[in-house]
Amino acid sequence: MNATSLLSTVSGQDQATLALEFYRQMLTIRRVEEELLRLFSQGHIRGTVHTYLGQEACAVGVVNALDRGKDVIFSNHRAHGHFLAYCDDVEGLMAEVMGRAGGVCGGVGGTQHLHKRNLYTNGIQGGIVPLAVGSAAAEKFKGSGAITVVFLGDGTLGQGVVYESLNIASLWSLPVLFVVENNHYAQTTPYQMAHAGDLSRRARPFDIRSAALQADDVFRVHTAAAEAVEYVRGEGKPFFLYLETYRLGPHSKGDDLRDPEEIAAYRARDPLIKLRNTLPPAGRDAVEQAVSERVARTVAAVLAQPLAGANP
Ligand SMILES: Cc1ncc(C[n+]2csc(CCOP(=O)(O)OP(=O)(O)O)c2C)c(N)n1
Ligand SMILES: [Mg+2]
Repeated sequence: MNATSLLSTVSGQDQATLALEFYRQMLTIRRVEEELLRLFSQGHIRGTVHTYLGQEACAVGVVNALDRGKDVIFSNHRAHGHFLAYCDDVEGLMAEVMGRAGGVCGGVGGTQHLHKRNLYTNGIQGGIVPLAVGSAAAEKFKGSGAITVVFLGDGTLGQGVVYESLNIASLWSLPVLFVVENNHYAQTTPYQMAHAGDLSRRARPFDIRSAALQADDVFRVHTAAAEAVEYVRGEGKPFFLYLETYRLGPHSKGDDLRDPEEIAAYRARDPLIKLRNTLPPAGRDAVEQAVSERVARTVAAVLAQPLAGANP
């Protein structure tokens, strides 16, 4: 059964429940990251932090199409959304980003080096892509039935190793799902200034099946992702899922040279608000209250934790 038919067979009640759950996940990512930016400005976070504001439908749509029990996820410097959609560990993430002992990696990995169960992140652009292909090869040789998904940005399509990875994934028929999140910029560079040709067609010369879509609707992303996952798992072949999205926040903290009018236009079409507008008010309000309380509780708990490596 393909994903479209899967979604169309769920009852109205299940569909409503799913919409509220997707909203809860997207809102959790949004509130956690807004809070991280605030904590950064107050000096509670060292180094840097890259937020996923505006891109939440990508992580939630894709990760909910995976088998969290066995599939493997590789992510990049902008990983908080993928992490939370995968394991919902708000406290483990916030403590990690804030360098606290209770962080998911003991507070020594930080925002770009997260690891929990089968999720791994790293900030070296493109470096995670061959790792994901290697993981897919390992799972194939083990016969585990697991697929591997790797998230990469538009700018990362400028790295040569990405094309070596696409080549091997196709040549060796490896179960890996490449998810490109084109958020229009690599730091300050618009993607049209860095890349020739159509980014959504990058996998075609390697005979890798692909799909391209607007990622402003979490259900649209989820349907496409579920079809892609079914193909990768069923056929044991790679797939290239190209998502058009937009980063509503700065690249990291305050480094934003974009036209404020452009940002305002995208903010008016915020995918989170688009989903919110479809929800029944009572359920929506309950989710919003629960998420706000959870994030506030977590911040208080994390601030009370010792810094990683601090003497007891
Ligand atoms: C190999 C390497 N070169 C440069 C950087 C610095 N850097 C961090 S994020 C970034 C831009 C990435 O753009 P994109 O792939 O579009 O992802 P986005 O930040 O938009 O999510 C760059 C150049 C890096 N982390 N790794
Ligand atoms: Mg980008």
